[in-house]
Amino acid sequence: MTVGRTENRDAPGQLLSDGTELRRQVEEVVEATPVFDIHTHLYAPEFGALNLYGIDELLTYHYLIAETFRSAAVTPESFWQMRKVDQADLVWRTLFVENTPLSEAARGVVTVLDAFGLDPAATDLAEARAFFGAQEASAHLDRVLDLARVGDVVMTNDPFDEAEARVWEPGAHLDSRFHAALRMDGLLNDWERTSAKLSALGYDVDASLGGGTTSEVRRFLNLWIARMKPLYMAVSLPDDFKFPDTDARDRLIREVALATALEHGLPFAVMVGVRRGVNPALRAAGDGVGRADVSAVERMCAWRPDVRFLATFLSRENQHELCVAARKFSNLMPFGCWWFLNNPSIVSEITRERLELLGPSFIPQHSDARILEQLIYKWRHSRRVIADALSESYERLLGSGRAVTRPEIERDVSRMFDGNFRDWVGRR
Ligand code: RAT
Ligand code: ZN
Repeated sequence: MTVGRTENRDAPGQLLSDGTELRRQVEEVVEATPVFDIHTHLYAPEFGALNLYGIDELLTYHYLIAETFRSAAVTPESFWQMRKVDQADLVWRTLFVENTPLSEAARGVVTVLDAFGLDPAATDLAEARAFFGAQEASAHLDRVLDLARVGDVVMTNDPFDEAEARVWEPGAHLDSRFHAALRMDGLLNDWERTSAKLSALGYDVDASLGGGTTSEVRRFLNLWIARMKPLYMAVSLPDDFKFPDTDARDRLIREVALATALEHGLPFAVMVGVRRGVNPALRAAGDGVGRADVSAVERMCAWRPDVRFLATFLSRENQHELCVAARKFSNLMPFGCWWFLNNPSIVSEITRERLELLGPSFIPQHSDARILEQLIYKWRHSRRVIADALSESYERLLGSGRAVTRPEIERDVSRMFDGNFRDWVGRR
């Protein structure tokens, strides 16, 4: 290792002035730093059957189902009639045996199998089924979190989901590694149906938002905030999302969501750019992407400077604008490379432009895992790309005459993987 002459005063340590050694240290730190996974669809163990794990769930992930339709002679209608094990067999045969698993989602399954010492080139699923079937749930959860180096997991919690509701009894005690996020899609994207549900629950609401409707909806949210203790509220929004607007969603965002965010000091997360049901026959695999208007989020940030926003956009074309918006609004935190963007080439590009425009003041990734073991591949793959992007930034800095130390690298990575989010949600 090349050792510099001076030490940085705030972060004592040897200056890393050799490019190869610098890269090695960055890779080591990025590998070792525990992450706060800020958006997943996983559940705490207490949610029982909602916890998805194992090879059949991994293979029937909607990302892989969409890819199977491109290569197998099966219609969506007949696919949905198959039993889950038969669907998994078909996906395996189609994407892993008859074809090479080149896509990101397919390679992910390979990474997971390899992590457990299972044969990723097997011609059938017998070995994998036997392995996952033999795992004891709580030890397996610990092992997966450990392999993925995930310290904390944020769930996606829908207050209207009956299967979840049972667990949120007053005083319910959840595994402390799992945290709630109050999902507002039903409320903000499907108000008509949701207002009927609220009426049925005894809330005095009407579909045209008259009378005391908004305070009744806030009363409903207050109850769920008390039960779930969410770290933030979240919604996914379409590509044509506008703010301000003249629809019910606009009033609900202003008078319910943002008013509640303010009252409880909860950040509001927006995930913008999804076109739901582009091909409804594909069910969960049938959503698409559209370029959205980042200025709508800028206007929300300007309208409520006292609310902290988390934002991610689904379209690659929106990423640079999001970085620029975050430079203008310090109450805006860009996060993650969402869904169709979670591929090495795009994660690399997005992470680089964020580092260049925002330094370490963003949250580089979330997993969006739906099946427990996905944490392993999503984080392994992302860490590799993030380490590359970060190494290049430090190397350029070195080229400009400023070497960094190991403690500085640790500080930066821990800020991006954990600290930025903790600060944002007030959980330092
Ligand atoms: O990435 C996904 O699994 C999507 O289906 C969505 O769940 C998306 O992440 C969302 O939270 O809306
Ligand atoms: Zn998600």
